[in-house]
Amino acid sequence: MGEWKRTNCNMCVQACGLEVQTENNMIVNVRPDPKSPRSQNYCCRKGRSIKNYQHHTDRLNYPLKRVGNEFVKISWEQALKEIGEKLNQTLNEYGPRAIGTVGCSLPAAQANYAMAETFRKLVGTQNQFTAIGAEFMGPWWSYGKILGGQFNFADPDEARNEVLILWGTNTYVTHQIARARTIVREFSEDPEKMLILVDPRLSETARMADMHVAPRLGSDALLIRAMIALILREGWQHQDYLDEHALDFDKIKPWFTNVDIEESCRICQIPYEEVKKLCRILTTRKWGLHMDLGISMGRHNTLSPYLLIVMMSVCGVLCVPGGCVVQEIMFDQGLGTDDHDQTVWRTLESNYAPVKGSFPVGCLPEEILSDNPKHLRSLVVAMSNPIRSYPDTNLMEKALNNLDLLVVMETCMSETARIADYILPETTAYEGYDFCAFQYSWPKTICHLKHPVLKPEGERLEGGEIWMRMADAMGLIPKIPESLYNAAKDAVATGDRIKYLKKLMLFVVRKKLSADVLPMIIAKTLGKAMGSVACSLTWAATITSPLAGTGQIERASHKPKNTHRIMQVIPKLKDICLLDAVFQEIMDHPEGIVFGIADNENFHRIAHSDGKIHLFNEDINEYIKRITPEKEDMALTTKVEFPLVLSSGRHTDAGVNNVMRNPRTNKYRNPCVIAMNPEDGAELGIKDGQKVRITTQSGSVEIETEFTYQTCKGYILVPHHFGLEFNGKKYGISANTLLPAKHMDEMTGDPIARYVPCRVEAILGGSES
Ligand SMILES: Nc1nc2c(c(=O)[nH]1)N[C@H]1C(S)=C(S)[C@@H](COP(=O)(O)OP(=O)(O)OC[C@H]3O[C@@H](n4cnc5c(=O)[nH]c(N)nc54)[C@H](O)[C@@H]3O)O[C@H]1N2
Ligand SMILES: Nc1nc2c(c(=O)[nH]1)N[C@H]1C(S)=C(S)[C@@H](COP(=O)(O)OP(=O)(O)OC[C@H]3O[C@@H](n4cnc5c(=O)[nH]c(N)nc54)[C@H](O)[C@@H]3O)O[C@H]1N2
Ligand code: SF4
Ligand SMILES: [Mo]
Repeated sequence: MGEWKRTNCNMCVQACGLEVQTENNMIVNVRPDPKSPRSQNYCCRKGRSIKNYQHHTDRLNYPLKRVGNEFVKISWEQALKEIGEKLNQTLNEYGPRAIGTVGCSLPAAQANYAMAETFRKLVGTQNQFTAIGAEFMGPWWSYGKILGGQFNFADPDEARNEVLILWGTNTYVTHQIARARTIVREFSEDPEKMLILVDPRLSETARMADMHVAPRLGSDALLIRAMIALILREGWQHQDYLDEHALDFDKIKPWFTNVDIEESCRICQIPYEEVKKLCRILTTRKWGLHMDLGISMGRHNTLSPYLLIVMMSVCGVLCVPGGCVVQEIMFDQGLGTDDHDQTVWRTLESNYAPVKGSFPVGCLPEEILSDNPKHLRSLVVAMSNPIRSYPDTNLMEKALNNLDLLVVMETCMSETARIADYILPETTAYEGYDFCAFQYSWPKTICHLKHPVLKPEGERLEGGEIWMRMADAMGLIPKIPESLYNAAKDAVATGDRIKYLKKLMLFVVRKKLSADVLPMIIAKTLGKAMGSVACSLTWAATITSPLAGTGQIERASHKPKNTHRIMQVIPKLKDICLLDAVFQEIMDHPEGIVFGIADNENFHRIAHSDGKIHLFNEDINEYIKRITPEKEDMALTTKVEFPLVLSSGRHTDAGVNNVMRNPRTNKYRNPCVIAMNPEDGAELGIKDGQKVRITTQSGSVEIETEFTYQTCKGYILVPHHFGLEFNGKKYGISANTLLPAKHMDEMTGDPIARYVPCRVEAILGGSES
């Protein structure tokens, strides 16, 4: 039998440690890694099935160019030369706004993401569309306002929480907290702990909950407003906490006075006594809250998270161990995008600002199809399949077909790749290095550099390498002296990277280069010597870690190895020797390492210069006041044309977004069905398993039903992992055909995919199996 090697799963943000057994350059077995400091011998069904992601016949091996309706194999040299020329032509004729990137936000691919960002900076464009603009814009915008940084968002400190609240998430299935099933079971079974789920339907997670609060679909903003009003009316708020850590408590009080709490509960369809009981729990026990797509893709998907964060503050659990904590991040992510900064671009057609640098994905088609001469003309797509994963499939496809140039970096023949001008073959997570940035393990910060466990076949290249070569082909990387290449080689040969660093800094200072180009230079020199751009960027991220000087790295028992005189003279630089030693630990431990350990204090993660929680925000002030029982009741009352509500998308065991393309994982069943409450079926005269037509404002599809009490009356759900073509056969429908591009939140533009008005009609004579 083959050798077992350590890697980590790339199927979701948890990046669980895995051990894989390989034979003939194939993964044959997978098991959870007991040595992983993060996942501790945990993995789920998706992790165990990575071989279906890795090995299949639709993988790409060579650069391809569209010639007429065919793709022809070309060399990397030709591909890069032609792409470089075409991008430069767009740049020269129309300026940087005409160029953009899509995607590159898969969770365990931080170096790749950083290289895409560097590429955009060198081109001079801010046009970026990623999954960020499809899912959590609302919470991140809100954290930006309240805590001062869009990356400074809080999640449960579940190891110390008494109560775990899951709001609008099906965590037992989707694993949006680490070791999800173990943790959910622990809270469910331990008599000292409590699991609360807020979700209108009886999901898999709801069945595990001690308390399942099932508000009327789409009524969360009203419910949360009423809950805070009730807490204040009863005087249950944590006043000492508010006095010490929050600004403007008096200014937000009017948001919660004159709220008809009882009437709000009635409209939200939850008994007043139940809401009161929930509020009492929140104000007497230590709780952590994880909110997810039910909130951030639901109605009012910026306002609801904003109010939830206010509620965390009013109850005194935000930035508090045992409550909701802001994770430490090993590398510098910045503060996100300030929508009041005049230098930040807005979309041409709808005037939306980006969140965390990403524009709302529903705006992409109009940004391409716009008559404005500055419209988008050339796109590079990486790690994304926008004509399946972004709203309005048909419009998206039309828009992408209208581009002057579409370049797709992919591991396999995706739907978006099929309409590209050039397809560039990339290594998968198991053939190249990269590191994971999302490490929710507070107080520990964990770094996991994924080591390749397979050799890439054909001419696949690491993503970071492709971004670097594209920038180079455009002439965006300055000429690098031979001595720097040699210093990089020496660094790898001797393990002394500090000498290379000194040479690098000297070069940058002498040539007066902008810091923006540094990642490219590191990639081209140290990346080349290391055999991996991702490795070299992991090193760069490590030695510039914001955790330096906080004592966290020393607390994790790291010690410097090499010391250099200059580093000893300048205290700030001394940390670099320590961090360089940490990088060596990262390289030596493919199971991941504890990078740092925080002390028992979390308020320092508030990024506002005054160190306070800013409760009030002018941008949202009027909006909150509009959330009244009368107005919400009117808005929530379904209309004749579209009497039902559709969740366009459901993260199910049957797939992993569009990443798991191979249908082998579902070979014994048809998982692309709509979940429908049997009572709705009876009213519509539909039988279980019957084919129906679903229609929304953007489109219409035919699909089989599956009756289940897992969904409530009036709410149907369609998974979004389908409409994919594999080996020439199409599987299921694209949920995004049913999501109108501009069905988005008024504040940030995040899609409202969990609340799409629709109608369902039986297809006469159609009772298919
Ligand atoms: N197996 C699997 N796991 C995955 C993924 C996958 O594709 N497959 N994808 C991963 C990714 S990228 C993500 S972002 C996560 C998503 O993880 P989740 O957010 O947990 O996934 P969803 O299935 O969208 O769950 C949203 C829940 O919100 C509820 N909901 C809908 N409307 C409302 C509402 O108005 N109010 C409230 N309170 N709740 C509402 C829905 O009933 C549903 O149970 O999953 C990750 N994990
Ligand atoms: N209607 C609806 N739409 C949704 C959702 C929903 O619930 N409803 N969920 C949204 C959410 S939460 C998310 S996160 C997004 C995800 O949407 P995207 O960010 O577009 O990601 P995917 O659609 O999963 O596509 C990932 C692509 O990356 C490719 N890939 C895999 N590994 C690699 C690699 O190593 N390198 C490269 N270059 N490519 C690779 C895969 O083959 C696949 O084609 O979808 C969103 N879209
Ligand atoms: S929880 Fe996420 S990272 Fe862990 S094994 Fe499952 S899919 Fe992979
Ligand atoms: Mo997501």
